[in-house]
Amino acid sequence: MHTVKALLSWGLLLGISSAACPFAHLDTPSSQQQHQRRDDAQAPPPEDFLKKYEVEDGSDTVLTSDVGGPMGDQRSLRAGQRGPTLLEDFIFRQKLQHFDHERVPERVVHARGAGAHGTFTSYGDFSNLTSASFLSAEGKKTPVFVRFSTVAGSRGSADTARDVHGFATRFYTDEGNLDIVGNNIPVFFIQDAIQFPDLVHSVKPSPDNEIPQAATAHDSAWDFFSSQPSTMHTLFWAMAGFGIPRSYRHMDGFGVHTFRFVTDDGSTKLIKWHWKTMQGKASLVWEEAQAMAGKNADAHRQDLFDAIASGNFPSWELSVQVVDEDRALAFGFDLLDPTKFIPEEFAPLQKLGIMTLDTNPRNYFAETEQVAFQPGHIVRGVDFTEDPLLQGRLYSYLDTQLNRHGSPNFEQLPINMPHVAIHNNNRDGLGQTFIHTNPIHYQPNSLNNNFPAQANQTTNRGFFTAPSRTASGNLVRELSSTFDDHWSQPRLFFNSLTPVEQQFLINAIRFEASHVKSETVRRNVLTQLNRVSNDVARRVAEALGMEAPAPDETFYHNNVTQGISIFNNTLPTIATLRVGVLASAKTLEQAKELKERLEKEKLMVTVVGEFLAEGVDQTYSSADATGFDGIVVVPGAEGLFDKDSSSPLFPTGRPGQVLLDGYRWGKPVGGIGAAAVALEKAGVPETEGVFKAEDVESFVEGFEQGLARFKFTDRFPLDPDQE
Ligand code: HDE
Repeated sequence: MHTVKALLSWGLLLGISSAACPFAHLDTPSSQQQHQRRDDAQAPPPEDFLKKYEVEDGSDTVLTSDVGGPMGDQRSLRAGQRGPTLLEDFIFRQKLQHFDHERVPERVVHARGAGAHGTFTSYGDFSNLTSASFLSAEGKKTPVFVRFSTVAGSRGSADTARDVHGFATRFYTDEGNLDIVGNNIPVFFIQDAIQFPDLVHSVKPSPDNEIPQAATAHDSAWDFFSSQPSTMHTLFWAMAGFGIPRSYRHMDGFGVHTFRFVTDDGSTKLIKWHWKTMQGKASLVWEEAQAMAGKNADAHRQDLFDAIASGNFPSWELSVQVVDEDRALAFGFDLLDPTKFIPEEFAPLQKLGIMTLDTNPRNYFAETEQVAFQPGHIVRGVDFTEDPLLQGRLYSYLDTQLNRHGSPNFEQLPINMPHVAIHNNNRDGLGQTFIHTNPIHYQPNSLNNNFPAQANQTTNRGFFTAPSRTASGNLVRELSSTFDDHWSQPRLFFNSLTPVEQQFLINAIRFEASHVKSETVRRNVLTQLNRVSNDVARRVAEALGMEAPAPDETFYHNNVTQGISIFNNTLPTIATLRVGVLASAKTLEQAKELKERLEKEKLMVTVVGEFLAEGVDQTYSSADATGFDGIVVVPGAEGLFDKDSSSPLFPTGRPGQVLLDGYRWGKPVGGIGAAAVALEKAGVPETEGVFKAEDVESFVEGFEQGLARFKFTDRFPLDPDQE
């Protein structure tokens, strides 16, 4: 909280008036203010809220110490030019000390992430479902901050590691903050929060050598997965395309647990939160994701940042599945069990509104690193359920924030501050930034007429726990038998994938399980897979050189559900997809023409050339197919694709390799006019998704459709008995 002092002193030093002082907004309740009703509190317009915290070191500023004195800090104070540094050098001490304390502990999970600001707009008045004020009127706008993440890797790990992805949203509503701290997969590995440390220990790098980073392809992870079969369902999603999304913008989000909606009169419904990406779901293929991790570890972070910076704002539609309270067990599983999702056939999605992310953080640490989400941040109209995983999370996130930020005053950090006034009797503590002026900091009181006033269901629109909730029972350390089936839903998921997606999933398990050294663990893996599907177990066993177990049919069924497939869809928009235009030094005019044409479709175009020059964005020595969703060769550049063509400027055969890798990873590729021959030279066969045309206009027509198809999955071989 040194910053606070520093900012205050900066304001004074620079003669900033109290109105413009960064902390002039701070609510320092006088007893008069304390009387203010919550209803009167006005949320400042979203775009202004963080502005007052910004510190710009403009051209008319002078370097100061943390306590405001002008100074210079490039030389330490020494006894003689060649003598020792003096302890009295407060300038040196302060600078080094601040530097030494720059880090807070990274998140124990979800350490790697990227965030953005935006706005949620309600589609209507949903007071029949919930009294949440942000859903009370059509067009009502609420500022949001979203942080996407991977789970297992450290803060510096690669974005395209195969993993579950976090999708955490903070709504700064006019009745306080609501967080939906969700994932891009609708189910979770375990059913009881007390097992979370075990799950995470097994997945994280080994404690002796801290290997491997951001990966589950190792013994301890699969030992846990195969010993704890509740993990099977989430594992199946993570091993399919959901583990390696094209970008954060191309994935859906889910609240996972069942929550409750509560109306003003106290009646409740069970709900599941869903975010549907308006960019369309899209995923990478595994080999591409691995190459991407080396070529650009920041791929997802950069994609989000670039899209927003270029004005192509991503958006997601918020929906809920709504279920009557008495139907919690009606679908053959328990709605309190977070390893189950509700197939959309049982409960359709009801659309509530749309969120658009339009502003990048100004400072990664202050915003993305310090944002402290909690599933326990809920508002009037939303309530918890007895899901034992959710119940445990309600403790863990608060505890985590205390560890990361050192004090319960973390809610006063700008990114965590609600956009409404705060009035309560919580006081003091490390880093307190409010100057509370009301000495009557307790209740009940008569000295301040019992203010701040209490709020509840009927008075002052207070938060209230759903009145119908009851709890009683013997004290037990066990889960309900309605949580016992771990295999039917992973099978439903597997049945609902296309054959090539099933193949990807099997290839992923083959990759991971063949890293497992223990034969016992590999056998346990086959046993669990076999309870889901003998087909899966047999095909994985083949790659492990092990005998497949005989079918274990207890949980086998042929049901399918909708909306699971990723690769069987056409993207609703190709805006912001990346196209590589492969050119040579002599064809930059053609490249420019094509780039301009593609940019009309809001595509992000990179011209690749032999060396940097006007009109060249990247060279063949740095370019790679991972950087593009589709690749085109311009006429005249075909000479670069001869097998024996070499250049001191890039590795031999690199242009052809870029084209061929693009093809191998399922991307649309093509050549215009004479450049069609480049495809042949690179070894790209004539097949669907390989585009050739005489002129730019007719090329673009077909190529655009190819981009919307995104991946041409028939290029990936199926196991022989699956064809
Ligand atoms: Fe988390 N989780 N989690 N988790 N989680 C954290 O909180 C935890 C779970 C999720 O971008 C931590 O602030 C427990 C499910 C996201 O800042 C920690 C359990 C889901 C994020 C924590 C779970 C999530 C976290 C680490 C089992 C999807 C990143 C840092 C009971 C519904 C939020 C932090 C961000 C982060 C605990 C399970 C999503 C340690 C104990 C299920 C998106 O508190």
